[in-house]
Amino acid sequence: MKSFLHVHDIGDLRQALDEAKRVKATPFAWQELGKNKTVILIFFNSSLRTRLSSQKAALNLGMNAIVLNVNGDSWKLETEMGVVMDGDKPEHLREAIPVIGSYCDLIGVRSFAGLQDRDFDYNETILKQFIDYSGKPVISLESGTVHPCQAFADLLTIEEHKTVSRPKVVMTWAPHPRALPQAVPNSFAEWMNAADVDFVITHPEGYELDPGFVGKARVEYDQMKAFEGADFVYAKNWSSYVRYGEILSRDRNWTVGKRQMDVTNNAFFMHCLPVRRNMIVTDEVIDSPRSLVIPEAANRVVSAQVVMKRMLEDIQ
Ligand code: AN0
Ligand code: CP
Repeated sequence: MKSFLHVHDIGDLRQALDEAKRVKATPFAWQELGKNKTVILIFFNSSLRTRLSSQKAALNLGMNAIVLNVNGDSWKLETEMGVVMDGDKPEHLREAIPVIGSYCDLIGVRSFAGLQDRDFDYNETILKQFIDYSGKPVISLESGTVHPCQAFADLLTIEEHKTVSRPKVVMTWAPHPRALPQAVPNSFAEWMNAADVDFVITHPEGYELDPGFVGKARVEYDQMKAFEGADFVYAKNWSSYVRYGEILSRDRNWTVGKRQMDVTNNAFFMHCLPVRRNMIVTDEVIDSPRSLVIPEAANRVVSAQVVMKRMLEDIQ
């Protein structure tokens, strides 16, 4: 695997899930694989889970992990090509990336969508430069359009908790005070479309995602109707893709509460975290025994470890 952005990068999903279960059962069985190998994890944005779970995954594989917070610890990096660098950024990605590549074996990059320029974000302009100029395998740790480590962990969590062979999974938009990227819902949709689930997306008008990610998913604008009979409810806020980066609604009727959960098939509640309580989901639902947010976050170590393990196997 030269890069990890999309569901097709992981290949057969059944095999990937079986491998995830083996990794989860015996996390230290591949310590030799990572011996004397180094992963550098680059963060252009904040993180709790991705930073810690990626480091833990690397340690489980016997690897060294180095974390760099761009904008905090290093020189500020220019990301646009062809600009006169007379501003506040003393170094360009074009030099920084091959330098980083020369110090490590794998690279992980978190570079959120800026939500200013849809083409810049949806061309994965920053991650593509890491792929093109580092000479090393690159993992998206949430980049312009995708968050694949999250979606893989989400799929594993659904696999572990489902009680029917083809569960109904509903992804719902929920309100949030700030504009957020579409990466999490894009990846979740991409992975659910590839998995054996009945997948429904619900959101207010204007929050349609990129059709390339929506694919064959059913879109239902009536949230209560969408929730009927659901086995899993996956809540997330995102800003508009069509009116790029805009907040079109703050309607708290969309906050996931008991009213909506009551029409489901006693659904499990999921969210990638961080979550704003009583905006995205009520305390009652997130604190209920049906909430999977903590085991879901714990599975981030497993998904990251499978991806790093496969990359290490390729470069042995
Ligand atoms: C980010 C987002 O929505 O993309 C990260 C989620 C994993 N969330 C926030 O910035 C709150
Ligand atoms: N879910 C997730 O990626 O969380 P962080 O932003 O804390 O890494």
